[in-house]
Amino acid sequence: MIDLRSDTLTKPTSAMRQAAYQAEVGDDVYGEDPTVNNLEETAAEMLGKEAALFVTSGTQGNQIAALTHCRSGDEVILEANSHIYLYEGAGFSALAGVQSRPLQGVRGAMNPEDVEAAIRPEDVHFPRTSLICLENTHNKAGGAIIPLNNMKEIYQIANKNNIPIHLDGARLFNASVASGIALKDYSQYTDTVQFCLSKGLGAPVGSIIAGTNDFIEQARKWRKRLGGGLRQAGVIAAPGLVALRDNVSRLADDHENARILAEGLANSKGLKIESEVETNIILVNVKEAGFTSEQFLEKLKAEGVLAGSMGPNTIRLVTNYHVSKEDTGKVITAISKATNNQ
Ligand code: TLP
Repeated sequence: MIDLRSDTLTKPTSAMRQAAYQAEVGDDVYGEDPTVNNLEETAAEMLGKEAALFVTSGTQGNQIAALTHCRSGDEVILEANSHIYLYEGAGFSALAGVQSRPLQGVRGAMNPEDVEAAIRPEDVHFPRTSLICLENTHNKAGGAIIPLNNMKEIYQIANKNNIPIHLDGARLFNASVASGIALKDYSQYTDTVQFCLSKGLGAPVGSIIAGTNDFIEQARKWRKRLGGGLRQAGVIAAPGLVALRDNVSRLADDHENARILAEGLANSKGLKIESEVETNIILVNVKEAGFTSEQFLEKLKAEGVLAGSMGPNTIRLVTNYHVSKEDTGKVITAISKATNNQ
């Protein structure tokens, strides 16, 4: 099987398993796990932030951001197709007690003027706008890269209004490798950043959330309240360090493979690539080929390819380090067979 359902499915490399085995550990709730401390310092330095915190998942990182930045009854501006809004079980309202104010973006990028207009003025009827969330790359927009300038404009508006910016940078490394823009150049237009070690970077577990020392101190408390204070967590942090050392530049291979796949699929009758492929995610509309996404996924499975669904007629293919250039040819053949074999 060639598995393109997600880049979350990647299994740890042997270097990661080795690092986990050999990791120096301590009790991280006491701040005494040297491997976790090393990972947090490394990540903070890479992002140009004062401090960072190792959290169990991207979802936990985003939720901790809302819990730390906001108070119950506040409002958060975010993009209408963002992961936080669509795929985190309404955690922002269930946990932080905040209301989401979704704005429709273009390829995942909100219009800065729309953001400015959505900020609530002081009025007894209104909630307080206490956070603006961005997502880069943008999952539902097909791995689209949010332009640096868009982030800058929104950051300036936010600053003017004393509102922090949280970046869901689950795939920020993909954006950086594909655009050639340094991680720090993106994170300078944020107050806090979450990125995932367990997606394209290939670590088995974990995400990082980064910000000021004061923010991370509060975030650590929220992580504990959520039950995310782990003990000898060095065994799962060590693969994260390997991911940051070994697996960043190779994301370019995933992007190249996604481009090859998209080009190959563009010629298949009835299939439409829904959004320009900039990184490792390809959204394919299968409606004109006469399929629902579930039907098409079944056909693909029979041809030895696993993909995911992103809507009634949209399938998602995510390249990752288990998918080779050679595999892309096999996937194109499998898809063309699935399309023709009604
Ligand atoms: N995305 C997963 C699924 O939840 C859809 C995937 O396969 O793409 N932000 C973004 C932009 C994400 O894509 C994801 C995961 C998360 C946050 C949450 O990360 P985890 O799964 O570690 O909680």
